[in-house]
Amino acid sequence: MRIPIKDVTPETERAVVIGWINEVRDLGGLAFYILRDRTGFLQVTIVKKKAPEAVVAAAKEASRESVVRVTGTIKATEKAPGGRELIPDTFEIISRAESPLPLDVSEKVPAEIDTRLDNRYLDARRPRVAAIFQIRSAVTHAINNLLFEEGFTNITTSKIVAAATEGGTELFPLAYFEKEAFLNQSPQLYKQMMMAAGFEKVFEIAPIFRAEEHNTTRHLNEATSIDVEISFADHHDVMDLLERVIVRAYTAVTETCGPALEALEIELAIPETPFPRITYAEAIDIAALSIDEDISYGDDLSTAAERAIGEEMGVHYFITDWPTEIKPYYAMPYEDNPTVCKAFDLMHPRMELSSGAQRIHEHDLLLTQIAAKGLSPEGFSFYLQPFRYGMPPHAGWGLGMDRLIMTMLGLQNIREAVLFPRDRHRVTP
Ligand code: ATP
Ligand code: AMO
Repeated sequence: MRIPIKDVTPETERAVVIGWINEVRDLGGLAFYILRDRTGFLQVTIVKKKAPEAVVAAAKEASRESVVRVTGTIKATEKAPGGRELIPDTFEIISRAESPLPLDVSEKVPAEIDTRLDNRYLDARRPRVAAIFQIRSAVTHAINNLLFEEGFTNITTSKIVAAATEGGTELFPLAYFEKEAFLNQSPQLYKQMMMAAGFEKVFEIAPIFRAEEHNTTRHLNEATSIDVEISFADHHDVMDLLERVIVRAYTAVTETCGPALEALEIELAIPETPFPRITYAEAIDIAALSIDEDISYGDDLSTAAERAIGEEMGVHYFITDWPTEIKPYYAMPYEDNPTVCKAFDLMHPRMELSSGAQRIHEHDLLLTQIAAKGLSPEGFSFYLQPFRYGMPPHAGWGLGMDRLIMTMLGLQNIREAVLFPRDRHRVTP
């Protein structure tokens, strides 16, 4: 029976292992083959005069990154990784890799991100890359667990829609028989409609599509969004939930992803809660003092402004109480000052991670806000109708999974957090 490489110890007597050939060192009379599976590395040592002829012949044919099955005895040795080596009595090539390889898996030759993404299946053989996706998987698992523990219902909403969610722009049009259709930018309208359905607490982790033409290290055209919506809650309630989600994600990674963090050489600190909550007005003041741009109340926060405020704050923080004018139509204005709304962003010092708000639940006010944004209410009729037949007060947020992983692991490019990213120039693989 095949055993995982990590289970081969200096005390193991015999082993059958299957893996990829990570590295070959042929010293003439002696050859070393470093095998790799998803659990670790194992040195196979072939003394050509002593090894069976068939082993020597097969090993000679085996190129780097071929899949091989090797059986033999295990010897303890200080000189090999993990303090043991395998002395083979059989060596079988299961699937031979052609050479040259499109990408050097052993990382001796550095590769550009585009070459890596073009050959993602090879790139992901690297332990450091695989570690990112093990951590991403653990984060998904942890967030699912937390939300189920807190009584949420997981929903799946359509990604094919007839109109924009967040405004009129940034939509990918779709050929949908004789109708006009688009890829959805956000499950916003659907999660709100499920509040009208009485589901009370819903979440969805799914792709969102944004046809933004820019090409940055923190934007994708297809991103993964963690979306929640809660009835009978205000913006502060859902900010509290967002803190629990972030802390649970970091905690799960520190508790369950030790080897992956080691591969990435990361010591993860769990963010302390509560996260500071500063108002938009305070954020503008900080930015105005720190950057050379003209910036005043009512402006969107530029990338430079976000960075300057992030540097000042140094930890995760919320920006609350945004001008109603620069937040989406569904954000609830304060009763005593409707120019300010109950919207917030969750910020990591490097970038925005999440946006959310208490929502408008009154039909007429929502209609007014849609018109005030210059949007046409006709496109929203399916969304507006539920507000006429018993819509509870509610709040929610959308958290970018890719940015969460990117900031958690200090990745320089959001594409590193996504297996097969979609950007301005990339639709394959
Ligand atoms: P919104 O919800 O307003 O569309 P967002 O959730 O997409 O914003 P980000 O994309 O993180 O948020 O944008 C945050 C800020 O980054 C924006 O306010 C803008 O100043 C800046 N930004 C957005 N797009 C680009 C870009 N293509 N290049 C440089 N900076 C950008
Ligand atoms: P927003 O548009 O701010 O809010 O998106 C929420 C979060 O999703 C992530 N995100 C992206 N990540 C990578 N590339 C992109 N192009 C991209 N666009 C968005 C970000 C962002 O903070 N409906 C609201 C949420 C709500 O109020 O519930 C919304 O979509 O991390």
